[in-house]
Amino acid sequence: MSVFERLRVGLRRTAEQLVGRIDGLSAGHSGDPAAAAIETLDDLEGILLEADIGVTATARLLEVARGQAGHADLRTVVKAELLRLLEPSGPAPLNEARPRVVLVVGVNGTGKTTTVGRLARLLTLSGDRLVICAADTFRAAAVEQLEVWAHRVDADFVRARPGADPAAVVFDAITAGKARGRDVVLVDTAGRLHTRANLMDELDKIRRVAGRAVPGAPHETLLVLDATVGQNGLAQARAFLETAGVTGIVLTKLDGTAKGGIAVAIATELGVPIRYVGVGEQLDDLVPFSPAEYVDALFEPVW
Ligand SMILES: Nc1nc2c(ncn2[C@@H]2O[C@H](COP(=O)(O)OP(=O)(O)O)[C@@H](O)[C@H]2O)c(=O)[nH]1
Ligand SMILES: [Mg+2]
Repeated sequence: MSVFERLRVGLRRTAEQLVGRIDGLSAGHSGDPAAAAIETLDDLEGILLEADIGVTATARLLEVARGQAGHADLRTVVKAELLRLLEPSGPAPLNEARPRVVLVVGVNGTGKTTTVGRLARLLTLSGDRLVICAADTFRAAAVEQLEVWAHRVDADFVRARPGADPAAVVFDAITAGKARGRDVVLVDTAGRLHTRANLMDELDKIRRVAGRAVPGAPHETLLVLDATVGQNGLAQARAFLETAGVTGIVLTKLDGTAKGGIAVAIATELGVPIRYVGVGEQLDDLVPFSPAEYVDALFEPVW
């Protein structure tokens, strides 16, 4: 399957709920055209909110749809505006730092470790030489899984001993990356709740130590959000944005929800770019985010 195919299959349920229902709109309305138009907009509002695209984007789309009524079909109008709303997202701009340090953060179970493994594969395919750092000292099984993935892509692997200071492990990994001339140091961190001050302090320490090991590090901090938790993810994200220096979002498990519109809410309400999306259980189910592909996948679904 191509990357776009993966995205289409992963977004299937959202496409059904969102575009499938928009296509069905106005079919049931008859009589006075003005009244039918208002009914259609009311229905559209419900559909958009249920797909979790958020209040900001919903208001914007309704405004545009109202202005265009009668001139273009709703599908075309919504598609164009969604694309515009998602525009700021996409892959990170090229960073010349060597090694480039990428931190992966978020709450437990969102898909951090999986993301590190998949990202390692993507970066390796594009020619980067990696160090993978397991700074999660709590989950032994996950560390072993990550080590298997690291070997598979021929990356160096630096792990924390149980009870070790995660910041010290990150420092070791970056030092190793510098010594061996690696391109990227990819750091998997322990799951943390934004409400737990000690864990957020630990993350802060990791960031400071990284910056001491190589100037400007961490160069990217990816917050992993689980798409299936919907609007709760936004509250989570806001807390991390304030304290963790997040530069990009990885939105996982889009395949597990009909509320994949959350990508639009993230883009419009958080002001942080979505860099990658997770669309399945396989190792190659992490896809660099492209607004155009995301919108096309929604509007040209596989049924
Ligand atoms: N369906 C699906 N499952 C995913 C995706 N990303 C991660 N997962 C699953 O989510 C679970 C938790 O992932 P893990 O990486 O251990 O989360 P962590 O606690 O944040 O490190 C695992 O069972 C993963 O297979 C995705 O894009 N789609
Ligand atoms: Mg993990």
